[in-house]
Amino acid sequence: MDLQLYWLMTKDEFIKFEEIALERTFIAIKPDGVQRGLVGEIIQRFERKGFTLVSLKFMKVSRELAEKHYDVHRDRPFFAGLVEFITSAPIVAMVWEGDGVVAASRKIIGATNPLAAEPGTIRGDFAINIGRNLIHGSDAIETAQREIALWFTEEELVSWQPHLSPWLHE
Ligand code: D4T
Repeated sequence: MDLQLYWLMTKDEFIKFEEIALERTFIAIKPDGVQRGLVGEIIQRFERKGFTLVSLKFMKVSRELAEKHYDVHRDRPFFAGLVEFITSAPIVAMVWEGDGVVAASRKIIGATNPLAAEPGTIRGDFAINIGRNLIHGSDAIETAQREIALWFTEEELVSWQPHLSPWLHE
């Protein structure tokens, strides 16, 4: 979007532009990421890339929420262990925003199995086991929409214009 046009938009027009253009994803730092003191390191990777934080909360996950979140894996042999683990200790739930944020976050995170994850990715740099892979990121835009609605209320999602925008976008 043309920079001048961006600054000339009214608030209503900006909200409309935001609805059309801005992609969001759900990211969760799992209990192992919190326990290992990697919260700051992980958040920094999304900040430094240029994505915008839309919401963040530190919380214990209920069994009901965990089962809904991992519903697609309900019939997989690792489902019970997944639910057990994610409910075992606090996590950090977040929403990040920006062009292409869903796919880019998956790259920042790295492959599901940390031993196959490239160095430079979060899992590639800090993890060695699939059941302790530190972080979750939505795998598609539709999944992100479903997960954000599951984990956050509308009021918890903060729309704002970072002052850095003109230095991140043409
Ligand atoms: P998440 O959903 O946590 O971002 O991970 P991925 O998208 O990379 O991988 P996934 O949905 O296939 O798996 C969800 C979650 O289950 C754990 N898992 C997975 C496991 O413990 N054993 C397994 O064999 C698989 C495939 C790890 C991530």
